[in-house]
Amino acid sequence: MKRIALISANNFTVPYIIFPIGISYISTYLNEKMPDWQTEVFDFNMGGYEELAAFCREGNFKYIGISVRNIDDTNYYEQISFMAHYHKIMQIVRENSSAVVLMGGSGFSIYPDILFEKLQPDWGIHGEGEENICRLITALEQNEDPYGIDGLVYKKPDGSLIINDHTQHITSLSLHVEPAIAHFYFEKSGMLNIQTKRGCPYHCIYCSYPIIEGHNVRLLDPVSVVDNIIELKETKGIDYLFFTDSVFNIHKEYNQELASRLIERKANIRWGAFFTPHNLTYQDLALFKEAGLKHIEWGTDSLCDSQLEKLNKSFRFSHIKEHSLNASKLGVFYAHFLLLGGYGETDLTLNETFERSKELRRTVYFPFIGLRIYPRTPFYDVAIKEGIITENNNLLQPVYYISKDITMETLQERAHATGQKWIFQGDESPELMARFRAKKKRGPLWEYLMY
Ligand code: B12
Ligand code: SF4
Repeated sequence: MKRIALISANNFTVPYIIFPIGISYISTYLNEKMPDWQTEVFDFNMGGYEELAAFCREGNFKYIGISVRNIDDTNYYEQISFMAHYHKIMQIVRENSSAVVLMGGSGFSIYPDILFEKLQPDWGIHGEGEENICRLITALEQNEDPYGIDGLVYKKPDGSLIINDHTQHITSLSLHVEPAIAHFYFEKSGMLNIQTKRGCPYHCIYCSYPIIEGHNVRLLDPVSVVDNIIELKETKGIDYLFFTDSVFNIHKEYNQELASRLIERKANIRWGAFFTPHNLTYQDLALFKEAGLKHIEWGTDSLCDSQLEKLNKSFRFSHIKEHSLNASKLGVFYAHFLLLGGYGETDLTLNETFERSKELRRTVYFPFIGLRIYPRTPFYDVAIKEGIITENNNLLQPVYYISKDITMETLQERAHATGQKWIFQGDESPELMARFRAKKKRGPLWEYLMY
């Protein structure tokens, strides 16, 4: 049988290890659509460089697909880059196999041109990969011209790099997870992930998510999503899920249908997701709660209206408060993810955020410091105009925009003085998390950190 390998290169463990869902969707799809090929997955959460070398040597693969998720830790305090790890993986793959190397993943999709140049795969695919990897392999096998394939990244014989747009998207997907893998991730991270939709319609100035997935919202068939959830529960005992949608509440009718189906089918699972404090009613939340919603990660950014406006957010503090209090009333746990010290921030706007943090009831604040500048975002143009970066900075090494009008030295102190629970990057305690996991605690765990 002809063989394809898929390598999940991610081995970062903060805030917890993540099940490589992108690779899983692709391998499920390949198994369904190309049954005469055998797909093997190598996961860096389960093996290191030596095992990878043996896997490549012994696998006799015709194609090896590498998934590049994180470029760096997006932590202003640490600034760890994973590029050296990806170079090492490429070197091992090339030295131990003559397979055609394909590359994709969310990190790759932010930097398709730069990563293609640096890591030199034979072909890349930015954005969603299931259908296009099948089309690419089929074209290469049949000696057909692959150059029109959606999302394809390749070099022309003259050395110029081409990045094709996406014109078509997938709407129905299954996800099959081997029982041992499901068990491994569920034990370690207390959740498994699944997707219900792709794309984000909003235009927050700094955000790379629409670059990766596009602005068009695509809904994955709710019947298959619920079938998958029930299969994960019944055959693998997975009863806590995280919906990895860029934003969960971007389609009212779809979410109502999904929730109603989970209730009707008595799925009896717990779940969490990223929510925007906008486009949500108390009735929606109550329905989600009935369908198992246990925790919300609000993409809040700031509690100060002028800051929200500068970041081009579609909500204001009054909405944040209203929806937080609704969630609180319903007994749904929530955390607020903030961006402090970025574009337009001053000590006054920061102090407003700190002061208002007292109004959102029992919650945890997870602040990110500064704005990580990503190519092809509206904020990139601002950063160029303000001379923060030059056009020849490829931004692979993270650059953070830190406002000159804030007193960084006292930022954490001022946050803690509010008496609220603030967890800055680096404050997470892996030991404490491991102890909770050993006690079979599921979910994101921060609910246990709330005072
Ligand atoms: C959900 C999410 C999280 C959740 C994960 C929860 C969970 N249980 O899964 C949480 C909040 C925990 C999280 C944490 C982090 N995250 Co995050 N996260 C995301 C998010 C929104 C979705 C990822 C996802 O699951 N997508 C769904 C799957 C199906 O899509 P996919 O993996 O992209 O795969 C598709 C394609 O990429 C492609 N593909 C994938 N692999 C391959 C391989 C080949 C060969 C091909 C052809 C195609 C291909 O096909 C797949 C199917 O269509 C992305 C942003 C985004 N919209 O992509 C950021 C993102 C991946 N995260 C990012 C980062 C940085 C982090 C953290 C380091 C942040 C931090 N400091 O805490 C941590 C690291 C966690 C870890 N241990 O790795 C960055 C990575 C870029 C960068 N700067 O490095 C992203 C891109 C966001 C951003 N800032 O732009 N994250
Ligand atoms: S910050 Fe959230 S809502 Fe805004 S564009 Fe990014 S994913 Fe969409």
